[in-house]
Amino acid sequence: MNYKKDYSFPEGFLWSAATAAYQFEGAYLEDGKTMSIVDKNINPSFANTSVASDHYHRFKEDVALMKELGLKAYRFSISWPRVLPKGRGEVNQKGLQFYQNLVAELKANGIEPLATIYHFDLPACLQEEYGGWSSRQIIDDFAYFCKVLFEHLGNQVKYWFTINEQSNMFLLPYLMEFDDQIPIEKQKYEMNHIMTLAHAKAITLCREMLPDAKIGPAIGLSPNYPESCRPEDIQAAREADDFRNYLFTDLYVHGRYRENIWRYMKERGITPTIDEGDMELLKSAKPDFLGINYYQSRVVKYASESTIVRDMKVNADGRKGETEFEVVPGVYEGCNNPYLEKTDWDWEIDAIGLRTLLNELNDRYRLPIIITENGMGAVDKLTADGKVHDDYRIDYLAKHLEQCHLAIGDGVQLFGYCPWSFMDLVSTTSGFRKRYGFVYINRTDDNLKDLRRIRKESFYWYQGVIRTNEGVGG
Ligand code: BGP
Repeated sequence: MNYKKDYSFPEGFLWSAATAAYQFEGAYLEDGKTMSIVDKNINPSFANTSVASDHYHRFKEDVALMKELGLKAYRFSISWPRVLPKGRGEVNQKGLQFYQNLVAELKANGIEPLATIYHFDLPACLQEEYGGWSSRQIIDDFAYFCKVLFEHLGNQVKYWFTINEQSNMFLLPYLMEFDDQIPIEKQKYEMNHIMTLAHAKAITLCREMLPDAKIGPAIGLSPNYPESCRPEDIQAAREADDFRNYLFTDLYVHGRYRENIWRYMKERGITPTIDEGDMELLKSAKPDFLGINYYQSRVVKYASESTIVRDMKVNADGRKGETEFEVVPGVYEGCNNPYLEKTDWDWEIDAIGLRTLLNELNDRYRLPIIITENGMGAVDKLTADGKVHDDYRIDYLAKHLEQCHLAIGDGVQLFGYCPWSFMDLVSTTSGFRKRYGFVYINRTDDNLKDLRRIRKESFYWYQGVIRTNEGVGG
């Protein structure tokens, strides 16, 4: 249903933008920081994380640009191996100081810090020592990392995100390391359980140490549409939603496994180990809000048990038509949506899908929601006039904001919007070839140039959105 146009957003809406440490900071082995698993596993054909956008050295200049943009809030992540180079134990004072300085700079400029505790960058030493997320030992190490952050940043940071895109760690092989000897699906469900326990412990600790803070997950979600009205396809879409979305949100909010997924795991002998007290911990750690990373919707159809599983090929170069869809035999397989435009990376552009998703989440959980990521990856060109004319990005964001506005009218308690990304940064799959920012970084994958910050057209557009508090922009 459509309603009369009025684009104003609620008073106090958190107009924000997002980044993540390993993609943005650079200085990946500086001042005591050690390697993370993403530093090691990032696609070697493109830029690595060693310099990235050089934010570590230029954070004051970057915060000044945030201020100029008008941001009310800023979502960033904290690098675990920068703060705890050995994954636990002694705190790296220089690493911690960087985040204290960043937060102080944000506050001094009237920008609310939104801190993500874990955004894919597990200290590589913990992976080597005990297999990272495959071992329960990580729960205590993660809790210790949280404790250090709450202790030293908690008086300034009021909004915390526990784990970024636990859901996507199932899909994207470079975000996790696996043991060749154990079936991969079994490992994934085991890791998922362990990660959810770590998330729950972080919430419990936050409640004890920072009773006034707000904390929740940042989940990567895509609504799944059926390819046709064939009942098998309708059911396949429901199940794809359960596997890729509601498995995680039900665990976070209700502390329980969905019965159909539990049955799937049981029939295949891949249920995670549940120890005494696990489910009680999960149930007791209800988040204050849901953070949602939304980029696209998906289409699925029924897949019989004999459907061949192809390797999920990631389209890294940005050549349309190269993505291989996901297949879960006996449940669903992905397929094309003929009604939607796609980015060069085959990501379907579906603003209405965001409204659908927000409403669905509101119906199920009745929790406040913040959009922690949303944006368009593209090859941006710096033209001879020294400008970047990214009208396609403005179009993408404006359409999504319009749907956010409609969703608020539908009753969704949306309290903030963090487009991905504030500035250009290293795309995990495609380096600097694929850019998302409001600010262009003058570098390529092979040439660092001068790393100059150049405001794109979308920068001025978003500035207008924030100034007027309206989704259409200035
Ligand atoms: C999300 C991640 C971000 C970011 C974004 C864009 O999954 O949370 O870290 O990378 O996707 O992805 P990409 O860089 O692969 O285009």
